[in-house]
Amino acid sequence: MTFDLFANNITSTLPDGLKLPLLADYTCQPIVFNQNKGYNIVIPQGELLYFPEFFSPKIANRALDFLLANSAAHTLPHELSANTPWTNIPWQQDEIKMYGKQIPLPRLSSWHGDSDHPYTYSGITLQSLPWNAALDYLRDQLQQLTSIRFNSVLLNLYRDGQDHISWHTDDEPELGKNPIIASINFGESRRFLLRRCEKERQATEKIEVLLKHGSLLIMQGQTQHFWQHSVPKQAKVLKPRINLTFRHIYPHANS
Ligand SMILES: O=C(O)CCC(=O)C(=O)O
Repeated sequence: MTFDLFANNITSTLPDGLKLPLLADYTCQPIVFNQNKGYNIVIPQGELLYFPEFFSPKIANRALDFLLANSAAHTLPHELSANTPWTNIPWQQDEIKMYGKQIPLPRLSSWHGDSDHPYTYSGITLQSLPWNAALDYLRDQLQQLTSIRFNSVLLNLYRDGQDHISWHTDDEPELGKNPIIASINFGESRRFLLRRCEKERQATEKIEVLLKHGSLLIMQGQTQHFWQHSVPKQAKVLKPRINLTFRHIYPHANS
């Protein structure tokens, strides 16, 4: 049996796979921003913007092909690894230390940015790689919408529905006080969940966004202080999905 976060029927389902608590301080308003149709999702102590069709299917397909390009023939998604002969993104298998053991993370990653300052999160240190033409193009598109020049991007490759990311917040000091995180998605649609950091409110206040091919989700304001997010396993998903979170890093925040 799969655990359904929304089984207790306290949630309203909105267009484009959005689910919000049926509470007065949660609303979802359609917006058009710089000709992009989306939703302003108003939540307590957080700010979310979702643009389901930020990239056209043509651009999204090209981005997916570029990010997944490799010279291994007929590799099944779950066989993709750091040893695959990748062409454009050197996807790597990071590990996390738990109970004295090195455990491989359930996804592949790559970290690119302006500075050669390494990025540390959850005890993992990622070395910064240079931008390439496709990553630069994607960051330019985000700059046109937001007027922000992001200086870093974390790429995650979920090879199939077994790959996932557990509950966490993006609250490393290098990201600044109230970080703006622009998250874009290519490939299979996956469920993106948010829940309150405060344990007592987790059962009643949770949000779901179905992040689909070519979509953009922006998290800003106090979101990273009051909300955790995750991408759960989805056993029925058999193909890859790539997520890119563009961030602004302040490299000397710790020094
Ligand atoms: O894959 C996603 O949509 C989320 C990725 C994420 O949470 C992260 O990179 O911190």
